[in-house]
Amino acid sequence: MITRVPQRLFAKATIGLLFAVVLALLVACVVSYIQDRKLQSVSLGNLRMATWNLAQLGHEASAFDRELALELQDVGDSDEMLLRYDILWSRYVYLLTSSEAAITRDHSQNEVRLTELFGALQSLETPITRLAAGDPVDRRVLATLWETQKAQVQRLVIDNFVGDETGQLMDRVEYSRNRLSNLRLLMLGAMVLVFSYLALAVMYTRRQAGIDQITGLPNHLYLRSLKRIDPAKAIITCEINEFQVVLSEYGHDTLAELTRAFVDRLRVHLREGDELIQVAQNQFLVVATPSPRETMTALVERLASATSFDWSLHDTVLHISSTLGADAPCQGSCPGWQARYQQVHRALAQARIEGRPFYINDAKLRTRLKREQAIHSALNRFLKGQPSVLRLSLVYQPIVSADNATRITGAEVLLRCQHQEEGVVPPYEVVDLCERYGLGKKLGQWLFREIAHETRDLYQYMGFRGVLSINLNPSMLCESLPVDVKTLLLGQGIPPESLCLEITEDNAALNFSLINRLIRKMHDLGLCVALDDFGTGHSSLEYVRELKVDRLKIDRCFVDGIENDSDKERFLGSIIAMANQASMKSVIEGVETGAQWRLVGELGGELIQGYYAYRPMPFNDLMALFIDGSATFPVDQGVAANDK
Ligand code: G
Ligand code: MN
Repeated sequence: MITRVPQRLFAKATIGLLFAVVLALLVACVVSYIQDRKLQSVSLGNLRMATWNLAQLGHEASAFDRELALELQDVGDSDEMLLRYDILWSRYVYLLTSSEAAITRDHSQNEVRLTELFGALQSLETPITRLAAGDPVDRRVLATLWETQKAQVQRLVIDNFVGDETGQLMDRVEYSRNRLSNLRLLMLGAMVLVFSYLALAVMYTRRQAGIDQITGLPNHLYLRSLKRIDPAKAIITCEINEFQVVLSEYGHDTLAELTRAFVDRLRVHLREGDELIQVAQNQFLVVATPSPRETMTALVERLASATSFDWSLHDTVLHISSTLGADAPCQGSCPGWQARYQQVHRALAQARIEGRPFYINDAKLRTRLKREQAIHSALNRFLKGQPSVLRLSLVYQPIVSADNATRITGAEVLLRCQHQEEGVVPPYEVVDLCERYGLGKKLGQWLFREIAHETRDLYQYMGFRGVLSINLNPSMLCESLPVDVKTLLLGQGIPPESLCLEITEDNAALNFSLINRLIRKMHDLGLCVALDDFGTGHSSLEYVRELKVDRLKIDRCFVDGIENDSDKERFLGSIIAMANQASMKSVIEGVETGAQWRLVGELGGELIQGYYAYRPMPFNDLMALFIDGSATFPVDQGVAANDK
């Protein structure tokens, strides 16, 4: 009902009606304007002038009338009477001939009436002259004739003042004035109507913007407008797992149906005062007060099972499921709504990482989040070159020749991280954090700079030609990699043939064609490329063959325990043989014991990286090995066999 009213209010018909009202008023305004213009062309000044001349005529007729009356009673002054008669005469002449009186003549029937009256006055000339001279005259006839004339003059004056024409004109002016004031009132009303309608429309659209069009639920705009959420409420986020599948397989309309069905199932589980918000097309937020008889886990489980259902679709049945992240009501100090919202999503991410249907934010997750935030902000400061409680450094693990553990061919550069409060942070965590928070490229550039900074002198002045293997994190695998390599490594004096870039199988799988293009560019620059952690990724052998890498770094899981497992030994042997066949150099990782060393040598492994030979060490220790001669290194001038 509530939604239907605005629907009607903003229906096309209502808008049309409103438009028609405004249009009608506009038309009325135009008509009124045209009519008023006509009225304006009538000059009120002219009208006054016309009546003024006639008023004078009336005045002079009265003066003559007074003198004639005295004369008829024989008590008058005949000269005075004749004078008044002449004045009246000349007034007629003036009215009928002068140009100033043209206005008077033009007005209405005045000219005709004046001519007649003048004629009548002229016909009185003889009796009047006789009366003045004292000759006998029919005084009754004269008086009657004059009375008629006088009455007609009066009529003429009255007609001109308040007669038809002027009366109509006045009526028209009055009508126009009334119409204008009514129109003004109507316009005012229409304006109030239109503005109220606009205000309603704005309110309606703002409210509509905060509502999802498919489910009718408050949406992310509504969520953003929320200032706080009662700490006593649980916050649960819920995602449809099959969203993408349904969208890609069945299209938008079916997806809308699914979303509605999903929402209906969630709604059933809401109690009075609980809220359901649609955060994204496939994500919902439940803000609920858990019942005192139910644990948080029970509530989330209930929602999870409600949203796990078989959905009949055309002639098939699709199993729909959801993943939930939850934050229990706060006890004691509450971190604030925004922080809780973030925690809910952290919990959701954790559920996904662990492959569980839900995860409820707990102390473990909170600690992890706090630790991550601490490391992230310190990393950010460190990479910006600001003072930081975190320090990144490099260690080098020599890669040796399989036939001599002290014949060092190069080293893998490994990242180390030390945080003042959190202690040692493992490199995979640093890389993962940088990737998640968009610091991956910065980390890569720092890595290149630091490698060049530490090893430049060794290459430039000491003739060292060992190959440095550098791990690339996913963000570095982009079009700008060649530029970074050129400016930050080659440009600093590191020879290209002494550089090998390591890519993991999974990272390569992210964008196969891009990686292949990058490998080609690295080859053009003279660098070597290695496939790291070979055998642990998700890619097929066929796919590995397609990648034109120079080295295969065989993961240490293939070495672990080979001395006690002949199957494992044969398996490693075939991987090495495969690498040889494909003209790739194999680097066997994780060789920890003498027994493993011997076996790997027998299996035809060429290069070995493992604790048995050397552990990762700071650059100064590697330098010491080089200087004190306890190991051999490839050097310039062909002193030792070049690794490549
Ligand atoms: O995946 P990648 O090859 O980049 O990993 C090298 C990691 O393996 C380094 O962290 C290094 O410390 C570790 N490592 C190197 N040699 C050995 C070894 O012999 N045994 C074990 N357990 N780890 C090793
Ligand atoms: Mn590596």
